[in-house]
Amino acid sequence: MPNTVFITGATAGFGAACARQFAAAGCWNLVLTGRRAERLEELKAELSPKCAVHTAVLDVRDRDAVAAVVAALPEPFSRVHTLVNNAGLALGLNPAQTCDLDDWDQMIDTNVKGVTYVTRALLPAIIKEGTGTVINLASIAAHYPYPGGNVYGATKAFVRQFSYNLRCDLVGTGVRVTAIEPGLCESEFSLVRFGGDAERAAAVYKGAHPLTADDIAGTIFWVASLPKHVNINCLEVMPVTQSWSALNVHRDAE
Ligand code: NDP
Ligand code: 8X3
Repeated sequence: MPNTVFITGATAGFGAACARQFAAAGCWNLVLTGRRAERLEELKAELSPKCAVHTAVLDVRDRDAVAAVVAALPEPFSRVHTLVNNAGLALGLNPAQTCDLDDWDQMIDTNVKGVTYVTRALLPAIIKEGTGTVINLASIAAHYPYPGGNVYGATKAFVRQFSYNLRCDLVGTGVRVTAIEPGLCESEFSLVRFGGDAERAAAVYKGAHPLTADDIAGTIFWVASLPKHVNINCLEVMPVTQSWSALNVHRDAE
């Protein structure tokens, strides 16, 4: 019998690529969630010939909606084996002293609280299945600070530490937990970060040979498909073109 994977933020980027990757394997049922209903329906129409697909419009910031979507999962989708906590976003790149507090709230509500709501709602089912994986999308921004990364990087550091702490609580249940930490990867991420400014978003990736959403989906699928005694705690992935830079030193003007 196929296992069920529950993916948040399946309407774009890594989430949609993940849905395609799991569907192509032919041995998974998909639960696809996100806020954009039309995109969910398009993906369902595309993937249904390959596997069973259940969609649910879901804003992960809405705690009651998360609980309701999970409670309403029909058989066999209610037997969630693997969770991909992918929904998330960065908003803006301003220094902290000029940031919009609404942007900070939205990042915290989505990247931090949303991940906790979905995880908590699904853990009983995942534990019941006994051999599944909780895969959380953190980021290299969880480790390496950069100007304007302020709250976004901090939310991803939360995701990494939450993943490690989950492992402690889940030991003995057979459930695995992995934090995936991608670097520069082309998706709708920068379009969202820059409020729909396509030119500014394209400049982030221009000439950089960034990772693709398929690269990350392949990594997620690999983690979910490992032998059941193997747990990848954390996996940091960058494009070859990306590396670290020297520490910044501010100097007085001459
Ligand atoms: P995209 O913007 O392409 O996709 C983000 C997805 O998250 C969309 O499907 C969006 O769907 C969903 N989403 C956003 N807010 C909510 C919400 N409140 N409720 C439910 N779904 C939501 O970005 P990526 O695919 O690149 O990013 C996926 C994850 O990977 C994010 O957590 C991001 O922080 C992380 N990441 C991305 C990197 C990159 O360089 N691209 C690098 C490192 C980590 P909808 O709008 O329909 O709700
Ligand atoms: C996304 C990667 O470096 O733009 O998490 O923050 S970065």
